Amino acid sequence: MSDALEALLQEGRTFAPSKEFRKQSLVSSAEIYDDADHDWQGFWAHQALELDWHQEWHTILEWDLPFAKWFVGGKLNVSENCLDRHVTAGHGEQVAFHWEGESGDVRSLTYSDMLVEVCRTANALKQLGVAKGDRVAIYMGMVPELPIAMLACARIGAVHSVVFGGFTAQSLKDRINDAQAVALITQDGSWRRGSVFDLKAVVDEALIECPTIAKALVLQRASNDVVMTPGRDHWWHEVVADQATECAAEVMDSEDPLFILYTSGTTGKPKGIVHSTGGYLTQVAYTHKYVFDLHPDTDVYWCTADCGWVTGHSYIVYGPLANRSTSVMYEGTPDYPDKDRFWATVEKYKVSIFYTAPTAIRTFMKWGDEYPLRHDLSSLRLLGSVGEPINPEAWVWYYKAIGGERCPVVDTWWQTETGAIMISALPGATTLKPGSATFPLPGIQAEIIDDSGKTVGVPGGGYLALPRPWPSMLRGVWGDEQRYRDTYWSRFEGKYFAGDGAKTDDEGYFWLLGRVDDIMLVSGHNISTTEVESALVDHPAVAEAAVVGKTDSTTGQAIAAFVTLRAGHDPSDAFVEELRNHVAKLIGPIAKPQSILFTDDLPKTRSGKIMRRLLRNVAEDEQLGDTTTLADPSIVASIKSRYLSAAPSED
Ligand code: 7RM
Repeated sequence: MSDALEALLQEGRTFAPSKEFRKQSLVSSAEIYDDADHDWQGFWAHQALELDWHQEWHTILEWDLPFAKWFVGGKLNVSENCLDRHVTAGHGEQVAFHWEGESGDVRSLTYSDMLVEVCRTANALKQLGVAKGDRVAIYMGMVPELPIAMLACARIGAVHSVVFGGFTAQSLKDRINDAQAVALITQDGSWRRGSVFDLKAVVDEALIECPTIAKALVLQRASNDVVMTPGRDHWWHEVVADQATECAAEVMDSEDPLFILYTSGTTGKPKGIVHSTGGYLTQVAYTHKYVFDLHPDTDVYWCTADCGWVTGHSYIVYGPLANRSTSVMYEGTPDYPDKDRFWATVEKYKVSIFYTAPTAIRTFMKWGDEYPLRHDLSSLRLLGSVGEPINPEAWVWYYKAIGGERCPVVDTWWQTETGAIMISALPGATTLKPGSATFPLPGIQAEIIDDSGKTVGVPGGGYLALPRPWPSMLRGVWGDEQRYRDTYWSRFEGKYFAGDGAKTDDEGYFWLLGRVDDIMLVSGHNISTTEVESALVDHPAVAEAAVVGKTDSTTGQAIAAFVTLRAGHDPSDAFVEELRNHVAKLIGPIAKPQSILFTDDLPKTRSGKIMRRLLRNVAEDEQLGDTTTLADPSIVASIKSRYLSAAPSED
């Protein structure tokens, strides 16, 4: 770590909003928290009124634990809120998406363009027999037709289920069958790191066992050879192009489902998380506006997630469009053609708000400062992080190397199930602490509880729970009410349990500590994976780290660490000792890893989360569990063989 970074990272260094940032920010004082506390339901109703409703609700909230209904009786359409109302207000010529293909091809779609394309696609879906309430699976790469397809479903009241365009035929098939989707929207092939991934071939394999699918709509993107099944498969350009450019939007009930999104969960079959119409759109629009301090006339916003992940749903499609943002959307990987692609793109479109994941940030750190240094990043004014705890080291690097020590970094905690951001700073009002997601947003209540469900005082650590409903909360698990109750509402009576551990410091700031299933018990001490990993990554030679608990006859569990080094550093026995001592120095001897294995990469999901479950399988010498959601399944196999041939060090 450079001296300058070290200085910024000094224990306790905090980052108050700068005068310049506050001057232009939507919220620059903490009053909004008091407003929300005073009348939280009224506060949410006030946010809901930012949307266009065909009919206003008669009841803000009906809470029949664990089932919430928000804005009951209200009627609206999501696609009208995302498109028509902006065009009607005279913003038709504003760019909604600057789309950048991986190979450098570009398209700009204005709000008028989007509206026309969404209407055509909606009409095409109707012609193919899709009706209100039907489920439509979407299996595509990051092309503009993906948000268009989502919005077309929303327009006609069909429920979309986006399946990440990198999942296997088996995953696609399971998701289609669970939702009983009647149609599938896909493309011939998608671009990734310069080559074509044959999506349609995966689709053909999956559809052999998907009896409910009557029609497939196929976008031509990569012009790879595909087999079209007569009667079932239709080319997008043949069916969509001639459709009428207007399509009356279906007037939906606030509580009608908008989409299903599957999460893999820890065991067994994926859960179809169901999201609503009115409550969902209210909270994604509200959080997108205030967390990102969005100024629709001047900002250029870029969220680097994939639409197949909830972050893409809420913060590429629905939140940004509801707020009339101008966004960048990128098709490919960050290292194509070179490792500066993101920074070249920020410079090219003068991106002002940039939202990405800690795993990406740590990868950029690993690659080195030279790549961001090649570009003028002075358009940036705000940075965001989501997906995992961001360790202070990565936060400070992001702040400095990308944000030029000028941009607040908002760490946003939320889940597929919460639908929208729950814990995050408001960048014009909150003093930031690197590594802390800061506070529950106005309108949101979060608390830390102990094993018996009692609230833990400040400061204190325990389980993160949400004691009252919020508008964008999941409305259930598709077709499985019992699983909804069991998974989220059974551990602590009357409270939603998020599955994460967290602590507050003496000023009440929230610090997320990782999944409680991952928390280790060493000689009777609970040790969080996040804290040990942060301590490892604090060492200047370490780029990334994952730790797991491994059964140990003396201590109950021992800590096994998997570490990736930064470019230019080599592993050695002496270095293992140095790292173990580094952790001992920062946390205490109890947290010293028993073993450290150096690896080139860590097993991660497509959305960038480290899969500790698989590392635990490796450490315990068990058979590997489900690896289908891994970005690169070969990584874990290679770690396994290296782990078995390395002798763990003993103290
Ligand atoms: C948005 C998303 C949810 C899980 C969640 C956490 C972890 C996400 C943060 C975070 C610490 C964060 N949805 N997580 N964001 N942990 N700080 N800012 O990621 O359903 O895919 O995952 O991700 O464990 O429970 S998700």
